[in-house]
Amino acid sequence: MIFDILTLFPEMFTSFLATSIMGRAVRRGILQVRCYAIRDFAKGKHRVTDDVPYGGGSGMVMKPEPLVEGIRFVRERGPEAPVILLSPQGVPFVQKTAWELAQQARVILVCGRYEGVDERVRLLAVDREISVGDFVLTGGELAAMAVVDASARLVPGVLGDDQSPLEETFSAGLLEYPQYTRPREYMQHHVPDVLLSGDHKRIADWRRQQSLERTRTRRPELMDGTAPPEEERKRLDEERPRS
Ligand code: 4GX
Repeated sequence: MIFDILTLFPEMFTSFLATSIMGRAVRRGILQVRCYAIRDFAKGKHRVTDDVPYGGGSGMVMKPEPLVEGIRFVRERGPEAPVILLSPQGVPFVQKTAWELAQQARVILVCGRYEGVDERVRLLAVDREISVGDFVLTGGELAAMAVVDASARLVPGVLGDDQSPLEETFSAGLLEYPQYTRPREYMQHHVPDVLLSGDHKRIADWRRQQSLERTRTRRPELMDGTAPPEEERKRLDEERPRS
């Protein structure tokens, strides 16, 4: 999978792409990420990429020419790819979005800075706009890294052979259960006995219960107004007394 990234700060991606799982995927050639400096597409001695907003107001806006020109240049250098702008105005990026992007041969990510980009960039050169969360970053780069990370780990071969991203799909819609490793006792806190029991059915039931309880207390909106998850629905159905 290829990610092409347009940014004013390509250097921000260096350690991210060289480290841990992403680093290994890049070295193996499963993941290819190419960063392009938006400034290289700006004209004039000073290669200016921003300007004051029409109508007044504080802050600066990214000029359309370097972005539209940069996107055109990158699009021509590879297979057909969706052009995605990162911004708080975008459609929320969720796990389903990551699965969808992981199916693509190539994705082009555009990182804005300042107060945003000239509206004509969206009109002329952007296919989709996505947000990684309801908060304001100083630029699209951290958002782009989140998108690359969450999508690339779903590409076959990126995670180790012993780790499957399908396991988290199994419990989709629920928060993870608590995890423990050695030592068995730490600062007077013990690992729950059930996890040492070797009874796989009891362990699975305990984890399910913990996931449900954690979701209910921390993220009730994940359960609100929606049907219970498939597995739970079956269990409830079996327990229902029939006349
Ligand atoms: N999820 N930001 C982008 C500048 C900007 C604004 C509008 C293009 C259009 C963000 C987020 C985010 C801050 C990145 C504003 N660029 N991006 N930047 N949340 O907060 O994606």
